[in-house]
Amino acid sequence: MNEKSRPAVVFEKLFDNIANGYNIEIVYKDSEHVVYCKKTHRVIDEKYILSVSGKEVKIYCSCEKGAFRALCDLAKRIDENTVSDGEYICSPSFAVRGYIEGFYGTPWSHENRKSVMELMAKNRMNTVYYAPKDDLFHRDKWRENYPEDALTKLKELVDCASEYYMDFYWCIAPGLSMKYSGKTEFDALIEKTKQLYSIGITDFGLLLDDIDEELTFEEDKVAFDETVNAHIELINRYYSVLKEIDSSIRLTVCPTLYHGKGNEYYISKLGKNIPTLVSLFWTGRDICSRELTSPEAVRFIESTYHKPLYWDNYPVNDCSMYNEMHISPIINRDPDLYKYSEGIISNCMEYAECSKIPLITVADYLWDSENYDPQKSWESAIRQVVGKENAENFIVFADHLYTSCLKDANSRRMYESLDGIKEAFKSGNKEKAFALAENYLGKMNACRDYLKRDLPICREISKWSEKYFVSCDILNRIFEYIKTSDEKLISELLLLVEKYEAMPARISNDVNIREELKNLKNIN
Ligand code: LTM
Repeated sequence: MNEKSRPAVVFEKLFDNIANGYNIEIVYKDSEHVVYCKKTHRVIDEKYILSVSGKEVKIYCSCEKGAFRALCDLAKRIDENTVSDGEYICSPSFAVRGYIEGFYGTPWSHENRKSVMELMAKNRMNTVYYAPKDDLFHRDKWRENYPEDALTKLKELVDCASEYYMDFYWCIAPGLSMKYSGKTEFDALIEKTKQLYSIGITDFGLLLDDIDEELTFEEDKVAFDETVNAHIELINRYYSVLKEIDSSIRLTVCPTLYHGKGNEYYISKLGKNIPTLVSLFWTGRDICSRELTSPEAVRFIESTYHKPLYWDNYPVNDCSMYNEMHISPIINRDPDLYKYSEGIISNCMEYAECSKIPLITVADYLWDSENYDPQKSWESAIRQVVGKENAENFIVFADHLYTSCLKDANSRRMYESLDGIKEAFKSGNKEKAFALAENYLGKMNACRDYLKRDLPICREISKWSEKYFVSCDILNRIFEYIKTSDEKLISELLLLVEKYEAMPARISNDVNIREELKNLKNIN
């Protein structure tokens, strides 16, 4: 039995946990009913059939990977109290479902990495890409081998991924300094790759994003004339040496032009001149794309002969987005996109705990894109990350964190409440208005109490919650003023508004507090 086919400890633990309350039988078969997915026309090892009758559960699948996905599904149904009798035939919409640590900023800690991986596996993702821009040995010092301690940690991640039946891609980004025509350069790339292969990595990424679009070395200009030719040669050579090392090795490439229409010169030429088995990352029409659509994917396929593997720049919030906190659910990815793409790999925020929330919604979309319900998925994600008992409190705040490339409406829940209060005032029902106001303020204050707790997610999000606390103070005073007409509150309010406006974190968006303050007297 080789390393990768050994029964996972995690699997056994999961099985034992569920089996405390249920009698589970796993039946391994490889007949059409169990391995063929009619919707995607693919034979897969992740399909399973859950047959539930009371506490008796039968799982039909072709291998342990399928059984693991089924157990995760069952565990979630049990947790959400949605287990009911019946036969559920389950298979994923997208073949590749994962995330990438591919942002600029402080790389995740080892513990964060393991904890995100565990949660995403439980939500049936199957792929992890390791590519933190600020891991020196990934980019700046790409030629140098990892020191022993870092290598040991990477090996732990590789083992962890295999326990969760996830594919682990380690990526290298040599393009900042590589002389493509230099013989020793290519040798260094292979030596480094072999170090990672020695700890069990067989999936690699060659990332050529965010580098000079033009060749910088004179020798390269002479040898290749254009950047695209240098990249084609590098990819083909690298792929062929990887295959010599081990024919099971897989490769993904991130091109230098990684967004746009998909039919530009560089990407069309690159795609057509590298093997179709090499996966090609693409971020869509923009670096951070509001939408990913099927017609655009089809254009990409026609011009590159590759299905795009989306590097989806959501929820990442690095560079110019650093004042935004991307915690809202993924939206605007076409429901039938799985037909025209290999899959989606979501780029994360440096805030690992916070990333978990949008990532779970990505996992839900990727598993069943045609029935994906962003709000339902988001609420379930929040329950998973902060716990059922804190979810309602957390949502009151998370409602204000919708500022992102997805351009979804912000602070929807708050506006609904405020509109109700205003309506009651307008119709002269002051009593109802005050009751509604008390109710919303109560929720807001309970939310503030939760956010002040010393928990990982609360610490990560403090830049945004600090500003939220000021907005809570503002709202509390506004309602106090409405009740008491105490003019002293107005000067306090103006100071708070100044403080709020000076804070760089982006929460909510178009709330014009000053305008609202002007209207106050009219309400009263
Ligand atoms: O998107 C790609 C392919 N590369 C980089 C990412 O590393 C970065 O995190 C995102 C978001 O700023 N933009 C990029 O260009």
